[in-house]
Order: sequence, then C-alpha cells, then structure tokens
Amino acid sequence: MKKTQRMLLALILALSAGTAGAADNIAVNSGFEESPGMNRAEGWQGDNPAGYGTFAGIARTGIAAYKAWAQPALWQEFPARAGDTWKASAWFLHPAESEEDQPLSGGAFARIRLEFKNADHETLHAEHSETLNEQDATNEWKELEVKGRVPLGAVYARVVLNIVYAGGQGVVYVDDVEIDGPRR
Ligand SMILES: [Ca+2]
Repeated sequence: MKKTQRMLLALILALSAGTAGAADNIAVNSGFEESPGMNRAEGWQGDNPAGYGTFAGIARTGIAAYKAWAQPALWQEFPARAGDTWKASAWFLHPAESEEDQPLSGGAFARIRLEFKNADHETLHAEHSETLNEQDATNEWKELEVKGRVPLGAVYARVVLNIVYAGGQGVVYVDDVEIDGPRR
C-alpha cells in the first residue's frame, strides 16, 4: 500500500511538473534530445550549414544538448501579432579547455535573441539577453532570458541562439530552451 501511494504521488508530481513547465513552452525540441547528430538540430534552423550539432555528453537535462563552435545563429520562427509580448530563455555553458573543447575567448559571446520580422522577413525590431562570455566561469550553466513586444507591422517572431564571434572563438553548449507563448 505504502509503495503504491509513493508511486501515485511520484506520478502526480511528475504530471504537474510537466504541465507547469511545458504549458507555455512552444519551443520544438527544446532540450535537443531528438535525433542528435553532427550539423543537426531537429526542429531548428541554422544560418551556417555546419559548425554545430546536438550531441550526448554535456547536457543540463536529458542526455544531449546543442553544441556550437562556428554557428552564429540557430533559430525557430513563429507567427506573431503586433502588441503581444514574447519571452524566451535558455541555459548556456562554455567548457573548460580540453582536447576537444575550448572556452570563449577574444571577445566572443553567446546570448538569446528575439527578432520581430515583417512579411518579407526583414527585422523590424530585436531584443537580446545579457551574454555568456569569457568572464563567466567554465562548465557552469547560466540562464539567459530575453523579452520583447511585437511592433506594428511584424508578423513573425524569431528566437535565436546567437553567438557573436567578433574575431574571437570558443565552444558554446545550450540546453532547455523555453519560449513563452505570446501574451496579450
Ligand atoms: Ca537536453
């Protein structure tokens, strides 16, 4: 009886946690667990066809995360309405120096960015989060968040995992993206 109660409680907790965390999250493959691979991030678009992937290994949750070493922008885009507010967040990490990885250096930084675009996909307005950069401790997940209001004329909201190399370099891992559905 006790065991059944414990299992039931665990189930209820799991269900309510799932609902609370996922109810408003419209990100596809938000934890990068789906069909991981080199130059692949299921449900996401990349500006660069290479220089990234989704791999098992370093991950905040699950077994996989997004890893970028030469990918300025990995993104998802949604229809948007003027006046709505969008919020997006993700967890970023840059690794300690190893044979395979190197931390951010030379002014390179990562951030999450919201772009509001018109019907021709021209960006009318953009907002971005604070950054992960070489000042941040390595091997520690840092949550970055961005918020923005859709301007008149915009019909798309693009959420971008943005890495600005600016002559620098480094590896960035991202996991657990949350895109809060539009709110009035
Ligand atoms: Ca994950």
